[in-house]
Amino acid sequence: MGKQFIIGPELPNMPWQDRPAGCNDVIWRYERNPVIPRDLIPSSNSIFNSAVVPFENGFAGVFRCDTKSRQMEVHKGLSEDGINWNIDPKRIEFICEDDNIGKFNYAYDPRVCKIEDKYYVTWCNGYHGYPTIGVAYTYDFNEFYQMENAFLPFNRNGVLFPRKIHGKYAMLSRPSDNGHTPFGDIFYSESPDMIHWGHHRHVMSPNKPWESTKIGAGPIPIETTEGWLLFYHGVLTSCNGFVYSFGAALLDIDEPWKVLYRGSNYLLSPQRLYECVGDVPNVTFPTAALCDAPTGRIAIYYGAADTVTCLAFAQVEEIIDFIKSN
Ligand code: BMA
Repeated sequence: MGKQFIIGPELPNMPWQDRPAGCNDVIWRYERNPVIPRDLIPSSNSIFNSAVVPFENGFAGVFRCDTKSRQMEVHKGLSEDGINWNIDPKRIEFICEDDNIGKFNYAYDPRVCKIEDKYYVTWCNGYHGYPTIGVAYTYDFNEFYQMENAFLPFNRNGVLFPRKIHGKYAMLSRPSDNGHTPFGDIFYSESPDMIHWGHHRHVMSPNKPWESTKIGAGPIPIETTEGWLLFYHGVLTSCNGFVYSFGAALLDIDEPWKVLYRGSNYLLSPQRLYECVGDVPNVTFPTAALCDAPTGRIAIYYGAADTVTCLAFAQVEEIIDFIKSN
């Protein structure tokens, strides 16, 4: 084993599959993708863009389950191995004292981030019909307490950092519009209390052709010796609509709005049938990552074609090389 790059705990039971023989890609797909079919629970039209974290001796998650009436909901789930999931057939009913905030509208694209003793959930939350960043926390993946929305509409892809930075909570987000936003940069904000957010900083704009329309943060950033490792989705507009791929960048550890390095190519783009055919064709959308610090293994959960949930694998030192040399 070489130099350790990931700063964090070990996770020897994380899902893993070695790179297949003959594959030269930096990231490789799980051969039994998709791991979660669209109809795992009776009510679901699709299960995708979902968040997974280590929990107790296994894993827990918050899943985007769109219903057969095409309502966007989030559901909790548990798994022993991160691959076979028990997802609650009922949506999460957030506990909230303030009806103005807690009135359910729609919820999608959750991320889960453990900070100190709480698991925070952020998601795209319909507030009076407009998308913004909802925030809740849980200790046990049973009861979820909803807090203030982090931002005014319109905003999506709110992604927390896994520890305070200079004593403040930190979050990436992507200001947007009320539709299928044809623009989008990643911004950084911080908060002393997880309620009031400010100190907004621009992080990065769309750059290369594969991400020329918009970009948005994906999984919770991974702390490494080389900076925060951020996987992010990038969208191009083809003659046939949006195409969602994903790539990676390294952000400064102390001032994460500063981009140290950014890969110029995508890491993974919609190429397999399950990524190209579904409710929204040509979408690979990463929303969670598990990693084992001593071995540098990373497992990335991504939604495919807005229909199913998939896994891909990578080695941190190869990702870092890719970002720096690309
Ligand atoms: C975005 C979000 C994502 C979705 C993507 C592609 O605006 O709605 O949930 O995966 O579009 O449809």
